[in-house]
Amino acid sequence: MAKTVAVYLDIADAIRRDILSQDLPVNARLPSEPELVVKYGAARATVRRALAKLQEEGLIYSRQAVGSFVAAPRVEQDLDHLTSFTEFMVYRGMKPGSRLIKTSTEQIDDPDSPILHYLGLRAGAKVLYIRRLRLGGGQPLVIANTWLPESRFLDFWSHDLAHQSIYEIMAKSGHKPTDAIQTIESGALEEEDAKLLTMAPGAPALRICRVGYAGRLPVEYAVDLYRGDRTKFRVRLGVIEKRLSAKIHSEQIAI
Ligand code: 16G
Repeated sequence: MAKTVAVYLDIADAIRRDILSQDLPVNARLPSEPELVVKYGAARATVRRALAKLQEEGLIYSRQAVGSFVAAPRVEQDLDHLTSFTEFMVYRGMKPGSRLIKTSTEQIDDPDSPILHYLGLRAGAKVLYIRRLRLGGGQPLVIANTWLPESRFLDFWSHDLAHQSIYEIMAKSGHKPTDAIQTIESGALEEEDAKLLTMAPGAPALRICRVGYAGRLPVEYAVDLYRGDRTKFRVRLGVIEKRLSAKIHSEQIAI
């Protein structure tokens, strides 16, 4: 029994090494199960167990009746710091990109609108809406929906949104977020979003809602959809940091 356990781990280790050294590049097809059986002189069940382990680790994915393939590495994002998508991509050594999908100025009259609530605005206020597909290294990673209070960013539309960072534009108006509260939840991609992210409808995604504050002022509400298969968040746990101003009312930050 102990021998079987070691054999499947050995096979997984060998394939993992090939993936990490990029002898097997992203999207490469792994040898078939019968080929692996011959290669490692192991039982088919043992080979399957090794493949299942690699799949669990997110290193490979399988296509029914076709085989197993090397998965693209997940993009790990540190949640300890407030960064823009652009800064985060540069930090990861990936080229950031944007495809502008929609922009509009909207007047919100519904007093119960969550956007008004999060941005601390009254009914009738105008907001700027920007919908972008964010790319990392040319690959679609995130659909970003952003709402900003128009009154704080009067010349916002004069900027080239396909090539500029929104946080940089906000900084020019003196209202770049310095703090943010965000929630993360899982979800399944609807057809339109799935198409943009080149995923199948219903594929997993991470939905992140963020309220960004410049000092005490709410200046950004964002709803981002991250590809579930490419994203990993890392959080450092420690003593609670009281970074948010105590003056931000708890109701405002309960997003
Ligand atoms: C990140 C933020 C988003 C912000 C964007 C600005 C998260 C979950 N979201 O995607 O709220 O609007 O960065 O990016 O981190 P940009 O400055 O590159 O346009």
